[in-house]
Amino acid sequence: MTTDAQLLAALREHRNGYIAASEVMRRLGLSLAALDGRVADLRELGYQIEVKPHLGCRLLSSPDVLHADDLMARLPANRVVGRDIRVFKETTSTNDVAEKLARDGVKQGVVIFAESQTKGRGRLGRKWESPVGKGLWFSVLLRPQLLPTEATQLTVVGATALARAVQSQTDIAPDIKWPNDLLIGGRKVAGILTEMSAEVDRVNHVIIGIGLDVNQAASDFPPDVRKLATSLKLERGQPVHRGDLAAAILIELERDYARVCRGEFAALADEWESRCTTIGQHVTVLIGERRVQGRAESLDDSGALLLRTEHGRIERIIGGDVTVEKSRP
Ligand code: BT5
Repeated sequence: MTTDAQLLAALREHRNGYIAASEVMRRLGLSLAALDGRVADLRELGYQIEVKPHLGCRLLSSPDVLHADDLMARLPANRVVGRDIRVFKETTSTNDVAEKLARDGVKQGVVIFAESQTKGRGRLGRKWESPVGKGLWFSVLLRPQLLPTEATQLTVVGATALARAVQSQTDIAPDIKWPNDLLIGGRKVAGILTEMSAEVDRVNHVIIGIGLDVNQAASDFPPDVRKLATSLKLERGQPVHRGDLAAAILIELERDYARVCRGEFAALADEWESRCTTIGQHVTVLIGERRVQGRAESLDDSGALLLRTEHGRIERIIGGDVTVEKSRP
């Protein structure tokens, strides 16, 4: 951990009170002048840190910018997800940056955030709007011991962890729409783009790309997206601190990824199903040119959607665009 990360971690441990400057200096191995320097640098970045002669230091507030050290300081020590975090002011697509790192042999767990993306993308090359500083646009590189056919489990990891973190930070429980959307009141608040490199019987790596609309006003969305999208701020009526939210999401991702790695996908799928509005509905799934209709029954062991068609057959669906048919019983 860097010195800034250690300092922020120490200040956060004493969130409701002061930590003595002497204790910080001892823990971090800093002189008083060096501590003053670190505090000044963090203040430059927008952290409000109070220093009182006889009481010590206290963190009053953190800026709404993403700061890699600060995020890492909030995560547990032996984590996989967020073992390394990199924040870019601007990238093309965080999935592309993660893909490059994957090809360079970087270990799993690295997380790439960008304050904005110039080529943020959804599935099938669709555009993902990623305005500066308004949302969380990030990608997680994983190297799971899964078969390529089981990689859909990681989209389930992403959606469940994201829904749980949003709920804990905002008290809003988003609905999951299979396979990769989070909705609030029927409007899309997040999307997940899972990309994989694999051989026939082995996954090389998976990149989970997450886009979460946090602090946009309606006017921040282009008109075509505004009709179907929302942000946490719009739903809650007040802004949400992106750093707090990002840390909460990474902690939940760690938890659900560990469940999958331990072979406990069934328990995760149960939670996913309880949050998913697609299950039990009559739906139409568009897979390229192909259209399949039926009742969404459940997830199978690999994370695919099981659809019972009108002829009573079960179809296993691993991707596509789902529309819920409102008029069906
Ligand atoms: C998705 O695709 O929902 C996956 C989005 C993944 C974005 C993340 S951001 C970090 C990482 N880096 C990337 O480049 N991508 C990932 P899909 O289901 O195909 O939905 C795309 C559709 O959502 C678009 O065609 C628009 O209609 C709509 N859309 C675009 N931007 C949006 C936004 N900010 N919020 C809500 N909806 C949006």
